Amino acid sequence: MFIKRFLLTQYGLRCYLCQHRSKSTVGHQKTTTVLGQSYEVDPWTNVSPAILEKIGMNLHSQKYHPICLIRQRIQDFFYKRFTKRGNPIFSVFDNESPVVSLKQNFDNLLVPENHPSRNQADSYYLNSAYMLRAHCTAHQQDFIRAGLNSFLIVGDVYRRDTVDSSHYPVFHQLDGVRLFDKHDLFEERVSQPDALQLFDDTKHSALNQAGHAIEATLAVQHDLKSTLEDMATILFGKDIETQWVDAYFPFTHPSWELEIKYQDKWLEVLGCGVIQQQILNKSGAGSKVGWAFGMGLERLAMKLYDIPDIRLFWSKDQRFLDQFRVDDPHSNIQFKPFSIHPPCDIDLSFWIPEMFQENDFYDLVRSLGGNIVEKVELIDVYTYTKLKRTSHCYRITYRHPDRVMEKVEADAITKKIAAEASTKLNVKLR
Ligand code: FA5
Ligand code: MG
Repeated sequence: MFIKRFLLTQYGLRCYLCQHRSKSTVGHQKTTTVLGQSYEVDPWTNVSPAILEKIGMNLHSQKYHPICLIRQRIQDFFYKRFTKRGNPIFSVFDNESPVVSLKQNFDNLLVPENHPSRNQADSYYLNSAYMLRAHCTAHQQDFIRAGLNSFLIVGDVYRRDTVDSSHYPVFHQLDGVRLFDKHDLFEERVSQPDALQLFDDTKHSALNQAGHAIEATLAVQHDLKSTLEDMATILFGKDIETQWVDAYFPFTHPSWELEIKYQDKWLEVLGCGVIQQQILNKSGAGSKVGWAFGMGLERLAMKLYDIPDIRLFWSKDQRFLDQFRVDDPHSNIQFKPFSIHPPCDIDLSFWIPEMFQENDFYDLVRSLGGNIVEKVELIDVYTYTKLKRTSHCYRITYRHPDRVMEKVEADAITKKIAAEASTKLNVKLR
């Protein structure tokens, strides 16, 4: 989300879900309560009840849950790799509230005012000051400011995104940060560390930030990439196929994404880079340089355990959960599918209004259909030039995890979706 959405059009402020049950009215003031804290509803509010229900579930801390198991494995890797005199040097934070200020999610990380990721169509806002974090990087500056050099942040993150087998509006990230002074960075790499510098007057280029000495950038980059490659090898074995792709994030430069082969396709699992020096300068760590990464735990767990669909992580079905009941998180587990029930596809076509965001529709489908919706795909766009009207046709794929999905049942949900789409999103059904 932080790199690819440059084509989104701006859209007006509005709140199409304001009237929902989870919002309460106190006097004249409408509020939303999250984890015991009330937030005033305003035109930026766009959290839906289906999303609010997920807050506090903390799959990353639920014993035996696959998200918790993989997080333990990754945590163990960092503890083992970075140990000084028998003590791990990485601290782990897994209990930060997912409600963050816009300052934490964006400003502290140098995300420009007009960056598309700030759009209401992409993130869940409680109001114009608070949101559900869209990435764990939202906490990075707070911990650096507190004086930490090496830490991991694990948590649930929330995004208005497409719905398919590898995208879900709530997922889990594990972020890592490591800062170095000159001694930390060069000591193990060269025989005369004192001859090298962290900073000099090198100009900005595709390969480094202005003011970072080339030897420092290269050493940070090497430490970062070798750490993440070794983690991939330890998780998946030495035959794992990986590739680095150049990327852009406002908070790192240079930046990369790591992709792994999954079901014969490249799957992006993490973003990373050299931390923008401006962030370290503002946080009292200006004499150091460092790296940061953020990875998607669901995608890594899908590869590790052979889980074919991201929705399964939310399953309460014992046939899913029991497969992960192991005391040793390093046990070898291959998920055995249990739902062989056929899907049921229903197409829905409508004329879209001038201000239409596909994510509003995906969100509405998710709110009304819940986990029974496997996929929503835009399968046809038709423009009637004479009347200057455009129509979208979406294919909604329903699949029940526990039983056959009857067509009448899918039709009934689609009817509700159609009705809400016409009243709340102003579409005209065809
Ligand atoms: C970020 O979120 C950056 N904060 C990562 C980062 C941290 C970069 C620190 C540099 C320094 P991105 O939007 O690409 O980047 O998401 C990171 C990972 O989250 C992805 O690689 C992917 O594994 C996972 N992810 C993203 N969207 C979804 C989704 N809808 N469902 C499941 N996983 C997702
Ligand atoms: Mg990405």
